[in-house]
Amino acid sequence: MASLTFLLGLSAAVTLAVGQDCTAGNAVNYNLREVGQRNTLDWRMWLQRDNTPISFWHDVPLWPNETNRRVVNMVVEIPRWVDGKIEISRDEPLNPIFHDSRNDAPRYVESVWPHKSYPFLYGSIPQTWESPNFNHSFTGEPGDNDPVDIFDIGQDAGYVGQIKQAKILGGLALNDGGETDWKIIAVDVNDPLAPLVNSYEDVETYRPGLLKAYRDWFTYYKVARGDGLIEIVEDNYQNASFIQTILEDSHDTWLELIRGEVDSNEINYNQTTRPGAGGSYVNASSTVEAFDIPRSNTSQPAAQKPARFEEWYYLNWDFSLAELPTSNGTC
Ligand SMILES: *[C@@H]1O[C@H](CO)[C@@H](O)[C@H](O)[C@H]1NC(C)=O
Ligand SMILES: *[C@@H]1O[C@H](CO)[C@@H](O)[C@H](O)[C@H]1NC(C)=O
Ligand SMILES: *[C@@H]1O[C@H](CO)[C@@H](O)[C@H](O)[C@H]1NC(C)=O
Ligand SMILES: *[C@@H]1O[C@H](CO)[C@@H](O)[C@H](O)[C@H]1NC(C)=O
Ligand SMILES: *[C@@H]1O[C@H](CO)[C@@H](O)[C@H](O)[C@H]1NC(C)=O
Ligand SMILES: CC(=O)N[C@H]1CO[C@H](CO)[C@@H](O)[C@@H]1O
Repeated sequence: MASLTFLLGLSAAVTLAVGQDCTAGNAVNYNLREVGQRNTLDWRMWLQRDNTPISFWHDVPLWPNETNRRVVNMVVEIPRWVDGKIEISRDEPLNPIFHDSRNDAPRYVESVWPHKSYPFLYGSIPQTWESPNFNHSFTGEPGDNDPVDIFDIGQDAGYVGQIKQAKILGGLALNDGGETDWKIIAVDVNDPLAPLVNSYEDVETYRPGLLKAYRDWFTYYKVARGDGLIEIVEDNYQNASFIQTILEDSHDTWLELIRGEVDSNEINYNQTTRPGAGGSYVNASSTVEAFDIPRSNTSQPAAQKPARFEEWYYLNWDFSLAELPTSNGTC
């Protein structure tokens, strides 16, 4: 897909029309720089502000408008119905988006019936950090060393590298193999559902069954590759006001990271927006030279996805992987 230029200010007009102050009002000129072939490990995508590479993680504000903390910026890593595990790179300068690997090959999620691929837009919340340096008070487990994850339940299919504004409705606290990994449920502020819902409980009225279907998806999405179920702490969604405090705490933790005050766990925290934050600041006008970023877009057609990721995988009632018995019968 070609890179896109878009204005955050566009959504301001729409949301103000329904009586909400969801945006900062200032138009930000974001676009993308993409090199290589999608579905390969060499492919990279950088976010640009005014045509200059910046960091998806450290340079996009967490809140479009700090006075309304129910609306956050979301970086779309995996658009709806995409199955490549595409995410922000932790350890590369300016944290470009890349295709994560498993056994030295591009990683995909298996489609578990009745879902196809990722059944929502999936991404992360900039300027947050699930630090592995301490046990999270809600889960008792250390963080997974990534920004906080978020999924948008709206109609927009999205695209990789999109920056959108989403209203937070709640969240699931996953304990994934001993790591805290919050999944925040949200809806794009421009979706027709957004003005109708203020917390996850409201979703049940307009989208019956959605909450359970998505909670189950996070519980079993790694089963088809041979892993166990993922525990959801307290087994249900947490409310939007609690999630707001979780995000505020994770933002404070992130501030300690970019100020160089704590063990960074190999995260590259070079950023272009806060000159006061210790050694992590880089003047945006010098990022291409400083980090030897490719000078132009050179994207190529996507590589073929392995055939087994075109198949359905089925689960038993207990969420174990269903296998057909061998049969001598005839058709
Ligand atoms: C931010 O939100 C507040 C409260 O909703 C509103 O009064 C203010 O105008 C907004 N700021 C901008 C820049 O849109
Ligand atoms: C986290 O909790 C475990 C026990 O569950 C404990 O062994 C470990 O020391 C704690 N880590 C920190 C950094 O407090
Ligand atoms: C929201 O969740 C927190 C944490 O579980 C809880 O303490 C609080 O009472 C809840 N608030 C509402 C309004 O339900
Ligand atoms: C960044 O570099 C440009 C070009 O050298 C310079 O004009 C600008 O003042 C610098 N910005 C800061 C904040 O230092
Ligand atoms: C990449 O392409 C997008 C639009 O397709 C454009 O806005 C951007 O400036 C290009 N970047 C470079 C470095 O050429
Ligand atoms: C804090 C941080 O991530 N610093 C990095 C900024 O970029 C330079 C140049 O690539 C690295 O050497 C630093 O480690």
